Amino acid sequence: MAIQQTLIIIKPDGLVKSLTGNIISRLSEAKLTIMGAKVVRVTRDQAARHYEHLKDQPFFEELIQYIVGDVHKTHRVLALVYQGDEAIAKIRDIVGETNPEKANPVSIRGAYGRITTSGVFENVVHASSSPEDAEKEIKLWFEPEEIVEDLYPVKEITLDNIKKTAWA
Ligand code: DAT
Ligand code: MG
Repeated sequence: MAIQQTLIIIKPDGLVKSLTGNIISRLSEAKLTIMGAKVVRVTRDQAARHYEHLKDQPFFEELIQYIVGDVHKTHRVLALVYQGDEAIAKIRDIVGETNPEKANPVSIRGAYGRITTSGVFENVVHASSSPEDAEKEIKLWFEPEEIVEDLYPVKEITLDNIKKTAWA
């Protein structure tokens, strides 16, 4: 048994195409536990940090415009944290390959993704690809108090005289 966490993001195309319920139903086939969920207005800074590993790619700028919602004119995504045995591989299997044209047609990306004429993969969802990435991504997208359990070590901080919890 390897209990893992994974970050899922339903990207702006998933929201404008009204696929949210459908995607969550598909993800529930993995029989994992939802630990956190929220709608996020993604900033450029957060998008750039999320896709830092791709900053030298020619498609980076278009990828950022896509995830912040400029392309689909809806400035929101749905971010979810799932936990369970082998969560990362189970979710990646349901999500499908990065390139929606190559993804298994019954996967989420295979069924609903597309490649734009300028070559951007509009692949509907993000899913973490390793435990290290999952930890980094969950800490980037969620505050400790937005998740029902402390998945990683936390510390108490005081901000404007208010005590709160932050990732250690
Ligand atoms: P994944 O999202 O499957 O983990 P990744 O981390 O390599 O894939 O890339 C992040 C996103 O960047 C991916 O969902 C879509 C986009 N992308 C990756 N490779 C691409 C390519 N060759 N052409 C266009 N977009 C690409
Ligand atoms: Mg990735």
